[in-house]
Amino acid sequence: MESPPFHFYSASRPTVFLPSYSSSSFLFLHKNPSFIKSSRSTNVSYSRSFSVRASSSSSTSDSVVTLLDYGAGNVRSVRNAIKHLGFDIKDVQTPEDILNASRLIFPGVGAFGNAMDVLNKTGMAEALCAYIEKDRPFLGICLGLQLLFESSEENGPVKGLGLIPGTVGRFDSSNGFRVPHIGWNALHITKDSGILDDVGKRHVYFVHSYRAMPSDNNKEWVSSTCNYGDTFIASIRRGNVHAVQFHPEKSGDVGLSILRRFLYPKSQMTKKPGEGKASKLAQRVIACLDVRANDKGDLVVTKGDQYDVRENTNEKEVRNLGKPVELASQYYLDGADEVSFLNITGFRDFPLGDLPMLQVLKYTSENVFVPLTVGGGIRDFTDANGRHYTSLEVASEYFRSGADKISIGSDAVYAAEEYLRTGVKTGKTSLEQISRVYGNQAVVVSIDPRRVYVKNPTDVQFKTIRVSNRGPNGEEYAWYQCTVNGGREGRPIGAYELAKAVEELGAGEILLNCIDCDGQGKGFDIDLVKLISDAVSIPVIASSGAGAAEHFSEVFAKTNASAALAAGIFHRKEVPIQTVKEHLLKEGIEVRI
Ligand code: 1PR
Repeated sequence: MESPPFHFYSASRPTVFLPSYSSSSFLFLHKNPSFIKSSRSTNVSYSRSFSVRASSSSSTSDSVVTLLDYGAGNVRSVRNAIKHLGFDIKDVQTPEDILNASRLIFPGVGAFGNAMDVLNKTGMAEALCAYIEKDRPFLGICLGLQLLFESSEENGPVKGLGLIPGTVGRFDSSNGFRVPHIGWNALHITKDSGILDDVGKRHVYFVHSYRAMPSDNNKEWVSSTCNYGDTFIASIRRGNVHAVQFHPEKSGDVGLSILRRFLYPKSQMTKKPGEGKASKLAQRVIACLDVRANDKGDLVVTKGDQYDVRENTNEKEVRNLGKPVELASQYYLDGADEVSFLNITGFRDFPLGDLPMLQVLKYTSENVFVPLTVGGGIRDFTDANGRHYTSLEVASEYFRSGADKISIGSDAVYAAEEYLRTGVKTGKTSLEQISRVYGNQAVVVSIDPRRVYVKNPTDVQFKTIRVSNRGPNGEEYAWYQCTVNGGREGRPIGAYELAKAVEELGAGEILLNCIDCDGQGKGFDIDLVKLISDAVSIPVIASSGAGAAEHFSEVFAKTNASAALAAGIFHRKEVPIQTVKEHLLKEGIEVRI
């Protein structure tokens, strides 16, 4: 998992945010200073003289899972999944808590070097090695797998725990594969791994830029691999020690079954399916919920026609298509690969004042085990009392409430304009700050472009394309003008220029809407999606205009989009998500089943 320095926070102090690691911030997390041992460089060879001893009274309760959360990011989803499976959580406070655990889950988040720094400084590295070497029940997730290896190239080389031979390296994007690796892949299961017994050919969710490679030296550990440009290690197993590169807590019901098998190792569950085969990255189908308060003040899912969300009546009420938590849960059950919430009045309302939206996220994340994105209003803000909030604080609150990714609209446009004007990355924009702290895989930029026809490609300074359907006056060319504030204001920047700039500023993914197509049901703007998905090397989500299952296969066949998002057809129950997926499968397009 890619993300820069740690931050630490306390549930009781939701607005406190300490963006980079320091010993004082560590003290803030772990109130007992004696917990911190002498600092040890991550590049110093790791000594195996285990000085930490387990107490005689180990926590043996069958319903308790010990969780190693060193405060580096959002592990709310893991907590929700464990609770959903009927377990209580005991948080590790001291290295002894690790040694006394009856089962330990380590959902590594943040960057490798920072994680090792914390583990070394707190004595947890030693305790972890002792615990694992005693073959005690362990499940590492994502970075929690990578840290078991000898070293990582992430901001390194940095030494890891050294339990498994091998080095963790970055994916190579020069061969056309988009990095980060975000999305659903099937596994190639290489040995009996116990916890993967229900996986078979089903897909699991990955999000990472670094990976460990299988070799002769580590083959006794490897239980499955996956292919994304290279063949990398998707999971390891030795005895009671398991670790997975993917996120079971975000892998839908198959992910929950992996966690369940770890938590109830002796129980006989479903019949073992056939061997899983490595596959391509599945194309994602995303359900999007545009959310805002209606005129009565209730938070509702709405849907616009070219961004106009009001009914065509005298009263002009906000169109109400349902309740956000209910709809999101339904789409999860229907097979959505992700769910996005866009707080569409976030540009004018302050999202942290909009507590119902945070509640929506909290409730949704308790029952929806696929990635959740939330957008709207991510920017610096000063409230009526003069209290200033940074965009990072706003984003942090969204992450704490259950978001896996945040999506930035208007603020990313201003940041890109400034960057293109000055050529300087200030590091201060919301985009840069949030991706530095949470990793670029957690930052989506949502673009709201409008087609502008021109007679000649040289009529404007922006990238133009020859359009498939001519304009009203026979124009053969168009550029796509970015807008802000929910499409209300056009800006002097094209979608092409914006996409390239935000990739450089740290966006991990682009949500590409199109105002002309929004709510029209006539298909995605293939010209636009092709233009942008060919221009950047981060994943692009095609959005706006889906009206039939065929529109999804068309956009995947004709462009390099990694995902396709729809709203209206799902809300109005015109085309179920399952129908879209069955159609894609029939067309030979790999999807998560
Ligand atoms: O600018 O950072 O506050 O973010 C505001 C966010 O809210 C942006 O992501 C922006 O796209 C979104 N937004 C603002 N106003 C509207 C509106 O509709 N009036 N919705 C709006 C954008 C577009 C899609 C929609 C697809 C698919 N909605 O998300 O879901 O077009 O629809 P379809 O399948 O029915 O065609 P900031």
